Amino acid sequence: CHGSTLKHQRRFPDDFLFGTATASYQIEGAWDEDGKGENIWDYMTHTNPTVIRDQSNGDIAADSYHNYKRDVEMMWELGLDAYRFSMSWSRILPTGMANEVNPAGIEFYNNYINEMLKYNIEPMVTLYHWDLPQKLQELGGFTNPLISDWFEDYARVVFENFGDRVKYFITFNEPREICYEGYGSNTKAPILNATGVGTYLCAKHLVLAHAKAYHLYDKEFRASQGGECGITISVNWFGPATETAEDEFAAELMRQAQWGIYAHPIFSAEGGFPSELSERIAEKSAQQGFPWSRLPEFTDEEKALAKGASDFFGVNHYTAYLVSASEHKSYPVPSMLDDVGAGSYVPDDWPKSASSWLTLAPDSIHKALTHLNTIYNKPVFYITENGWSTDESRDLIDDDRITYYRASMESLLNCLDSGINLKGYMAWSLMDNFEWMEGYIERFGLYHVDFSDPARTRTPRKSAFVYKHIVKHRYVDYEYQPDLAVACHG
Ligand code: GBH
Repeated sequence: CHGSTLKHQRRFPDDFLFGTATASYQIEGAWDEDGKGENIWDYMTHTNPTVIRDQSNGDIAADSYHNYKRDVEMMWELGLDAYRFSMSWSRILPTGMANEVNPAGIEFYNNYINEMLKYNIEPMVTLYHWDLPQKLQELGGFTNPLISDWFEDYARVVFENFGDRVKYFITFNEPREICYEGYGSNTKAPILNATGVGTYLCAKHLVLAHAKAYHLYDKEFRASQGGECGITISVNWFGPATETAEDEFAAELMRQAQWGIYAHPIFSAEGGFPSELSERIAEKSAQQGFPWSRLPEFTDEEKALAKGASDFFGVNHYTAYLVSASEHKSYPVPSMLDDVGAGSYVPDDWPKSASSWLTLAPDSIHKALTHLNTIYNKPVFYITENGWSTDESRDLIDDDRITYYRASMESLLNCLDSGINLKGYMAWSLMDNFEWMEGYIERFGLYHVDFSDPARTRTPRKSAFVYKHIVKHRYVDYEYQPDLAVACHG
């Protein structure tokens, strides 16, 4: 029984921000239209198409560049409070640098934002969701320390043009995926695969880029615009496989490597990289013959710049893993996972999605946020992504996605019950889109998108109606079963 009397029904506060999220390269298309410059995903998918599972790309994607009014209509259909989307750096600054601003890019985002505001939907803007201007990549991308100045210049253009109407800015989406998957591995552009080295160079420069953009907002824009600026980090839960001291320590090192190196410099009281992992990397680097630690330390000045530089902690949370000190997998040397020196796995009974890395783990949002709340002294949180994948063959009846979202809602309510300052939740995603290396095979949308149709027709799935019901009524009604035939056409 799920609480049959309303008296016992747990509810979300009226001012809790419910929304959905997307990202520019995954939805916009129009990859070279109206003055947009090339980015690293354009470049990689065009020069190296076989790295994408279905050899597709984001040239057209959901074509939101032309369908933006329909996107906002969907937000209105769902009754959303907010919509999180990202801006394409190279659509605004074609070469990445601020000497040349593309007016058509500014106009597109003005139109998108103004359309949302017509329906009272709060825009939440991510400045960077993985689509670096290719010219900046050729200059080293996030391995070049100057990236922090280039990013600050870009942030200024964004704040100046949109900050009168946008009150939530997120500098970066998922540093781990940018740095580890893009530079320390080969599962994201620019597939540098500089294992054990690229990840850490990128981590330092990205944290500083975030900090400079934050202080720019704080000093020059906050007083007149009155908004907030934060960062979104992917925080999946990594718990110990057993309660032994070895597994507890392995899980701690894993958390520090997966998200602590990005969160600690900004949200911890002491600042800088997390100490156990720093020591481990310094030790291993020395053993491996490196003259310096592969993890470049911050100067005291840099530490001070990053510490406390965020108005909120954006968390992308999808799943959990168990960490075991005795799981000895063979990792490349050097690499982040070799530095951690432990393995992780998922119990067989956690339900599986269409993505290899994504299962439904018990109460994992609550576990992750409880931990962050303790070690980082109670920041304001937003869940900026959370969602479930089905495969391309699936129709509109997505009961497994509904099960996942309902479980997430219970975990959010557990956070609110325990006094965590959680102020919003963005479901990933509003609609099906280009799922990076998985192309159009894995689908995360509340709305199905027909990618064989030039109009990119969008149709709500069953889960869309369930989410709409939650947003409207502020509680989870397990009795509610949308009748799709009526819901779609009635
Ligand atoms: C989010 O990343 C992204 O922000 C969003 O753009 C994306 O569409 C959404 O998730 C759904 O994936 O199996 O070794 O290739 C979530 C973080 C990124 C973690 C992909 C797992 C796959 C690693 N995930 N990564 S691998």
